[in-house]
This record gives sequence, structure tokens and C-alpha cells, in this order.
Amino acid sequence: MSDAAPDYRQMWTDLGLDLPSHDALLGAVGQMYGDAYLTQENRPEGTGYLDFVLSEVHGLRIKELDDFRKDGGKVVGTFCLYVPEEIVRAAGAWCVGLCAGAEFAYDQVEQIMPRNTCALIKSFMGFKLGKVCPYIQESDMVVGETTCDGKKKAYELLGELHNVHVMELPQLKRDKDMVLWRSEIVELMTKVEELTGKKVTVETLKTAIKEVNDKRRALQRIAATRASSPVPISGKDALLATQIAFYDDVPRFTQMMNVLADELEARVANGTGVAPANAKRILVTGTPMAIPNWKLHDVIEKAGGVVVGEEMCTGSRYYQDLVSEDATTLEQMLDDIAEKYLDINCACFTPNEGRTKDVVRMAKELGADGVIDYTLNFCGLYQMEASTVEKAVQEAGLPVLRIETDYSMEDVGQLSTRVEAFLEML
Ligand code: BJ8
Repeated sequence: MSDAAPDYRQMWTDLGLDLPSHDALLGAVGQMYGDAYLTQENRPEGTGYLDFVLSEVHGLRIKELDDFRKDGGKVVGTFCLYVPEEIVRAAGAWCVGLCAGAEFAYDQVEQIMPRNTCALIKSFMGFKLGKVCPYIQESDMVVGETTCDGKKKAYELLGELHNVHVMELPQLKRDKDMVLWRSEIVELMTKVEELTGKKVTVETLKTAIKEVNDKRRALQRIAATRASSPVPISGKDALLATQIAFYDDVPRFTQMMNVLADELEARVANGTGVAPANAKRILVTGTPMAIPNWKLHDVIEKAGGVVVGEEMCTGSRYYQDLVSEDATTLEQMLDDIAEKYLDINCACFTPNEGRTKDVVRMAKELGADGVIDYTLNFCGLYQMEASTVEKAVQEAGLPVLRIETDYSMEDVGQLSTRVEAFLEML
């Protein structure tokens, strides 16, 4: 993590962070990063950019957001894939995914929400209450969404502390649901336009669609190389690339990920891998792994397996689909955006057959030997869906291991034992 450079400390103070708590958080994340990432061997050189971004996660990137806002720019924070970054950018604002991947200030969180709330929700409230997240402090507006019940109610609590706008996400995918969803996107557009004082135009939206598509295309290139054996990049590094996609500068990130993809394609061509060709290949599916949640990937890869894909919001759900670039009118572009985003397969939808199909398709395409279904404790949606996923994967001839966990490190030993046994059985 970044050394506590004096200029950053002043910036953090001005943002209202609690410096001792913030130092403790950065220290803990730096330790986790070192253990999980810097111990890897034979990493592609292009992952140096990921190391750099992570080392400046609360430093340089926050300074960029800070400078942007001092010049009159606006920042919009999000917690979910359904918030269209294209709309935010087209109105002249920047979009950042907010921190929700580590335990912090749970004692304060549990005073206002039940203990048996999922770690992702407790984490984002803890970051806010514990005053350790500079991203939310830099966010002029947070956009929430009516996905699961926990998040829905958590946004009410967050709304007492921050400017929050909630999008109503339908839970079915019928024509009338699309009408509602499109109207929510138009309302978001109006909200961001009010925030920035800039109108979304055909030109700005076209540019934003192209920029965000290019980012997703770069991640698709990286994902495609993971079908090779030996795998040219670890699951941990590929996961980190997707996590960083949510908050890094879009054109710069795209450029650097294309450089990484070039290197990975060359590695595939000459047979260079990060893991031996006989390492067991795992597809992970389930709830998102928000930064700095690297726990399961670390356990799998330290046990000798290699993660070849993530069917999750910090994985294929983020980059597999693009918004059409053919539209010439604003109305058509809004239709295309609504369609692309409603296509995401979150377990908050009923039915959610698209997810099961994606898991089976990805497992085949990536040559997976097994699937690990990962769910955060107390996430009823993904826990409920686990048996459907398991059945479909088993029918496709692959074994499944179900994992329910949280962000604490207490169960790492037990998880390792279960994962090792699973890998051995494959
Ligand atoms: S599109 S997966 S990012 S809602 S883990 S908070 S569901 S109780 S994160 Fe999600 Fe959007 Fe869906 Fe993706 Fe609730 Fe479950 Fe917690 Fe969750």
C-alpha cells in the first residue's frame, strides 16, 4: 500500500477520514496483498500495473478524483453492476465502484443493522461509519439499487449519512419490466445531469458507450487467454484486474489491460503458464468479490489449483456483454443501454436461468475440472440459487463444491482443507 505521503495525509484529513483507523486499514490490506499477490511466481509483467494501482489505491487515484472535483467535476459512487457507467460518463461525471470487500467497524454497523447481514453490506456501512473510505467521501452522489432486501434497506441507512439515489430494478425480465427499467435509466440521467450541470448528448453518450465497451473488450481478451493450458495468468490477477476496472481511469486502464492482453496472448502462443499444465482448473461462481476480497482465490491457488474464470459481478457478468454501438439517436442508445443492463444475470431475478446457462457454458469453454459456488453468509439469494446451479453443473458432468463464508480470515484453515480435498478428488 502507499506510504503515508504527507500530501495524501492532508488530503485524507480534508476528506474527513479517521487517520489512525485508515492507517490500520491500509496496513492490513497491504499485508494481505503482499501475502496473496507478491508471493506468486512467474507473473506476467503487465500485472505490474495492477501492483502499482493497488499501491496507490487511496493515494494517486484519490488525488485524481480530488483534482477532478476541485476543477468542478463530479464523482458518482456505485455498489452494483446495474448502474450504467455510460450514463454517468456521458453527463461529464466519473463513476467509481465503492469499497465493500473487508471487515471494518462492525461494532458500529451492528448497532444499526442485524448481525446476520452479508459481509458486503456490513463492509460498506463499516467503511462509511468508520471513516476509512476516501472513495465514498469523494462521491458527490451514491447510486443504490433495489436488488436484494439487505441492500435496499441499507441504502436508507446510508442515505442518512450521504447523498444517495436509488434506482428501482425490476426482478423479472418481461416487456413491462423493461419499460420500468428504461425509465429508471432516464431518471438517473436526469439526476447526473443536475449534478454536473451538463446535458447528455448523442455525441457524449456515443463516446461513453465506446469507452466503456473498450474497457470490457480488453477484459474479454484477458478472459479468453484463460481457456489455454497452461493458464498464462493466475485467477487472482485476473480477478484483481476486474476489481480495478470499477474505479480506475477508464482510457488508461483500457490501454494497460490491452498491453497485458498482448503479453498473455504471446504467453499462450509460446506455452508459458503461471501454473503447471496439470493444475486443476476451477471456475468460480457466486456473489461478487469486492476489493480487497481475494480470500477464496488465494486458498484455491495456494492449494495447487488455478482459477480459470469467475461467473460473478467481479468477473464475466461485468465484461461479457457490450452495449450496441450502432445507434444514432439518444432514444435508441437508451434502449440499448437498458437492454444490456437488464440482461445481467443476478440472483435477484426470478427466474435466473441465464446464470446457470452461463456457468455451464463457461465451465466447458474454459476447460474447468470443477466449479466452486461461492456465497457470502446470509446472502439468501445466492444460497437459494446454489442447488439449481449445482444440479445443472453436475448434469454437465462436473463436480461442484459449495462454499459459504465471509471476509474474516478465521475459516481459512477449514476452507483450505475442503478445497484441497476437492482438488484431489477431481
Ligand atoms: S448485480 S450480485 S453487484 S446485487 S451478497 S449484497 S445480493 S445479500 S451483491 Fe450484487 Fe448487483 Fe446482483 Fe451483482 Fe445482497 Fe447477496 Fe449481500 Fe449481494
